[in-house]
Amino acid sequence: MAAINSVADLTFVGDVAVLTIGSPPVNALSAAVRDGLRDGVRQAVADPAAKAVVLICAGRTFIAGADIAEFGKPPKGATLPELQGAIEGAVKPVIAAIHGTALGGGFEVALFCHYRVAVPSAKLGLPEIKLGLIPGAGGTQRLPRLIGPEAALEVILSGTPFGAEQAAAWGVVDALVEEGDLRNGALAFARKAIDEDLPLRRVRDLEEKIAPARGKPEIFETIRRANARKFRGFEAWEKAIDAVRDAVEKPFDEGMARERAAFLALLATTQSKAQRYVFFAERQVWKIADVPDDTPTLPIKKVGVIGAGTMGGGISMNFLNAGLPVTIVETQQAALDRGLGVIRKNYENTAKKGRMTAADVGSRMGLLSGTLDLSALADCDLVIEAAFEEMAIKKEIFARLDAIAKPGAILASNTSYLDIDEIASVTKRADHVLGMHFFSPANVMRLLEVVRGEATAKPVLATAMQIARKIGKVAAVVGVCHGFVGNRMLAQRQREAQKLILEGAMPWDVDRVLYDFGMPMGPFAMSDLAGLDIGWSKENTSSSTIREILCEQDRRGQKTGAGFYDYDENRNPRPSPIVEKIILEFAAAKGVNRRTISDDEILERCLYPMINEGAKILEEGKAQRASDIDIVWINGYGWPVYRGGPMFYGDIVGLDKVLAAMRGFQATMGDGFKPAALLERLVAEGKGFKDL
Ligand code: T1G
Repeated sequence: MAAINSVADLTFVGDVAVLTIGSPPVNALSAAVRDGLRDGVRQAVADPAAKAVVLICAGRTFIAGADIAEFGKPPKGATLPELQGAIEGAVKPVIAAIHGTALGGGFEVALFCHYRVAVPSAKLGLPEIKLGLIPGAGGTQRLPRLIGPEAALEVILSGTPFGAEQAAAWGVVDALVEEGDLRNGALAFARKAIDEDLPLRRVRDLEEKIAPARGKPEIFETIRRANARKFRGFEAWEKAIDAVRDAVEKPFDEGMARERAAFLALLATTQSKAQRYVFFAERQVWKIADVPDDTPTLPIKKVGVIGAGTMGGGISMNFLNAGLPVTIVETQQAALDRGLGVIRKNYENTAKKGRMTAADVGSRMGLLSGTLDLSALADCDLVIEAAFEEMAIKKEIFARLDAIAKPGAILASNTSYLDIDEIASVTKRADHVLGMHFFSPANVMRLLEVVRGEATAKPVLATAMQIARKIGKVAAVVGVCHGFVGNRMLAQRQREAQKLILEGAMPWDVDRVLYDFGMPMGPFAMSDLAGLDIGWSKENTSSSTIREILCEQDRRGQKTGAGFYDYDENRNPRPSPIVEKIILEFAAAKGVNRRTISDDEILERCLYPMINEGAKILEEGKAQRASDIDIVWINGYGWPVYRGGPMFYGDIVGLDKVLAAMRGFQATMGDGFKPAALLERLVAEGKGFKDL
């Protein structure tokens, strides 16, 4: 065995050279790995003893892409064109042996090779779009040559890996080898290549899959139109379409050069920096400073859910989807029947869309039971309370639950705002109590705020994080405070949005600014969707807010065809002259001199107080990291991933600018805008949240 460098070694099996890459955790294409590949292949090709070269990786996966941590740093080590030259230009067959995930630059390196073999469990793909990039090492030029431009764009625009079976069907992989026996399978293929003198098949030379699309720009226009809505606000996707069109229309090397230029241009964008930041933030969020990864967790085999309403039903579906039996408790039979019925309907609708089979519906519903008897939860390992958002009700439930639940059972509340420590105080197991705050629809939204109480034991917290991962959520640990992280910051934005429509803007102005910023919808359209009458009652109404007046006039949102907007028969919103009149009269009655408010002011007044509140949350220790706050907003509130989250955005805008604006607002509109001490400190030190 010859060590090429710290991450690559070359061995010989007869006349086959085996170049093994070993760079944990995912053999990312770092400078050392690139050097190892280039020098290893060159050495093997130059060695007369070698008739073929097998490229294989140690550990759990083939190369999982470029080393994202190297982006933005001064380039060093072998370049991708050098690698391409060494491998594709080799005069002996180079065979990639793939297991785990061959992604991004890793898949592109495999496409430099003349042949590829894989175990059936392997996954291949080009996820660069998720990093605000396009493939930058020939993926947009070589993949279309193997599978055609449409299928290639499907892979590139989705960023979703495809399986080895599909790869074999597409001819991307030349042979599937036995699971768990990759090395021997690859050696056997190399043997075949030598004995049958297989040609050096360079993907760059393939034509038959791209020729039919030549001179048909409509193919790409159709794909552009079909994806425009999904990629609203993103920059990379159109460059991906352009690059694949180049693969069809331009000579290979010209296509490569244009791909590279587009890749480097995207690499420098704030969008890609934001999405790369989110990549690491989504991995950091699981780490809890004082709870080591090896903290013991509790077995969760049976789950109880209290409340069969919208949240209780959605929460239950997460566990049923993960194959865990769920018992739902309700107080009224009608409510229970309704709740169970909604869950079945949801599954049946999914089956109708072909996304699950009737058997799946049956097996999930088979895991679900309903009862009016709380004691049926006595043998549950985890109970999640999703009852009415009122402290007295929650405390009454937890006191009874504490008496019923078995020792060691975890009791969680899905409260969106309330004090977990106060809820825990009515039990004798405060160390087994925490918050698990799901977001509606709970079976769809990825975010879970795991609310750590003062007494919550570390194994209980670790168990909640583990179960969150099992049900496919992104979980962020947050501290006990009103509204935790997400809703606490949202309250700042909602407050300002309400004030802005009093002072001079209209609901549709505020919504347009936030929609153009990249939010899925603005606060007023969101309120109309949720219903303006949440927490409103006819008996107690007093025309004290615009929202109350709208409810009094039966404008309760989309469900009544009118709210802050008027809605047509297809529920499309239109600015409402009636609402405009209500707002103008209300402002006049309040003696407000309305003024013209710029889009910039709307944006700053909606976002900066959120960022400021995020700083307070950090200084109070209610979130571990600024990036956790960003993960909360991206996965729970639709903050555009290409803007990295409110805290990342604050750093991009410049905290000095945020602070100056907050001070300005404080001077004219009062202490509601008082800057957080942390914000002032970071600005004074010339730092950002990223430096924390
Ligand atoms: N670069 C650097 N670090 C990486 C990495 C990468 N590409 N992939 C993973 N890690 C780290 C990760 O931060 C974590 O670190 C650890 O590895 C385990 O990851 C030229 C430009 C491979 C499916 O986008 O999708 O190639 O937190 O927790 O759940 O065209 O990681 O332990 O310190 O995610 O088993 C394209 C990214 C790059 C794939 C494994 N490639 N990675 O998932 O483990 S752009 C990607 C993944 C590119 C070229 C372009 C997943 C995984 P830590 P993990 P996992």
